[in-house]
Amino acid sequence: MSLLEAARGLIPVRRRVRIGVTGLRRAGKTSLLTSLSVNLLAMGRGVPALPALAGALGPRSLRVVLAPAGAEAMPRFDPLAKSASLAADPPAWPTPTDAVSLLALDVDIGHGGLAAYLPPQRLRLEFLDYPGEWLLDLPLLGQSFAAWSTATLRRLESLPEAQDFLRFVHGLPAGVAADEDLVRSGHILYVATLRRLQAAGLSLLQPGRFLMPAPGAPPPWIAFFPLTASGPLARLLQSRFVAYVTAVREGLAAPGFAQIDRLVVVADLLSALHAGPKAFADAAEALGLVAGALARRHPLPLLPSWLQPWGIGRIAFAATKSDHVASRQRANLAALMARLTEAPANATWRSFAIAAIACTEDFVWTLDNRPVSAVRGHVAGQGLVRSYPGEVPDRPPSAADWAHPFLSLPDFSPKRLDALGRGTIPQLDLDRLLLFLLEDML
Ligand SMILES: Nc1nc2c(ncn2[C@@H]2O[C@H](COP(=O)(O)OP(=O)(O)OP(=O)(O)O)[C@@H](O)[C@H]2O)c(=O)[nH]1
Ligand SMILES: [Mg+2]
Repeated sequence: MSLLEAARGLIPVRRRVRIGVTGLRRAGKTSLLTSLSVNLLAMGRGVPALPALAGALGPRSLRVVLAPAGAEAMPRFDPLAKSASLAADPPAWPTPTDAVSLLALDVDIGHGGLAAYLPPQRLRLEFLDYPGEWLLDLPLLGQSFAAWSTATLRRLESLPEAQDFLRFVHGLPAGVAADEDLVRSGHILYVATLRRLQAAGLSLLQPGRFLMPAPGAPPPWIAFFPLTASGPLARLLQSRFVAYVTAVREGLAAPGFAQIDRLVVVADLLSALHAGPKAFADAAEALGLVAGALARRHPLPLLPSWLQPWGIGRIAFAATKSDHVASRQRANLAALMARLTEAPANATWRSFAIAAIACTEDFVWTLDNRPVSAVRGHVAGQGLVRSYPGEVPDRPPSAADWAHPFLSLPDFSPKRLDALGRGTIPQLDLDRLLLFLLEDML
């Protein structure tokens, strides 16, 4: 054996851990990846930017670098580009994303004490930014076209935004022929309805790829809509629904998605509370369905491997933007998230309230002669703004609770990322979330 081969034997293989990060539009996925990457890179420079992780590592050394992209097809998440806006003057939020991307970091963890001379533990942490709209397709995997149509049309009945589409569906004559122009009109009306509902703050919008299309030209079978009647048209729609579900299943089994080891589901529950009872109930139902789909045991080949109970080792459900409320309220926010999701049976599961990019500080505000725990932060054009949105409930609000609306959520500006100094992003409990995802490997 040559000296080189002997040395190779001593250097342990780099273990890959792929973590899916998913959540609906504007829920806070990009901010989470930006904060994680900037703070992990800072940790590699010896700055304890993620205190919970630093505490768990103790005296062990940590080296963190961006992993080389090699010949992979998946677009890479670029921490430098994403954090550039935070370092600008004035700082701005990272721009919205519309494609799947992968953040890959090579992490070497040294050993402490007497074992310090041993080769480091080598990990490749891969974070996959996965659109939450697609996650809402998971519950479809176990549903028939008839059951999905019945549930969807029932939900639409009470929504003013859906009345155009409902008139179209109810106006279809019994046993109508499978006419392509008719299908197209119905599909266009249905997608327009989903977009209006999305703008109104609703979350449970299926199929997810109608709102967030997969890359490439749309396949012909994508044109369908829910219909409960029977006849040739319904049969055509049903066959397209089946083709859609099959494509979802194959997409999940594709390289990239097939090997997700851990999953973070983020949701902006504070905005849902702020939007009122209808939006909140809808967000709660969507989260419950997703948690249920993740928890359900399905034997192969119904579900891809990354959804098999042994596929995803740990799942974190995180309510984001928790810096809008003071620390006392954040425990309630995490408890609310726990109630809405319920533990999947086969994965280690936990709920969190996090702020990936914390913009505020807590302070005690006297309102109507009574002290309340409030926050303050900068808002562009308004300077320092004080905010007390109200009590965060630790369970879904009752009808009586809605009598005290959850007040404003100011658009706080991020603090400027210090380009020359420590280069860290203030966060709340993102460090604990990361530790939960990785603690069994550290
Ligand atoms: N105060 C506060 N606001 C946040 C935080 N994270 C995200 N936001 C706000 O939410 C917006 C959306 O955050 P993103 O991280 O871009 O969300 P996303 O899920 O990646 O959004 P899309 O890529 O558009 O689906 C930001 O532009 C901020 O205005 C946070 O930790 N604190
Ligand atoms: Mg994004």
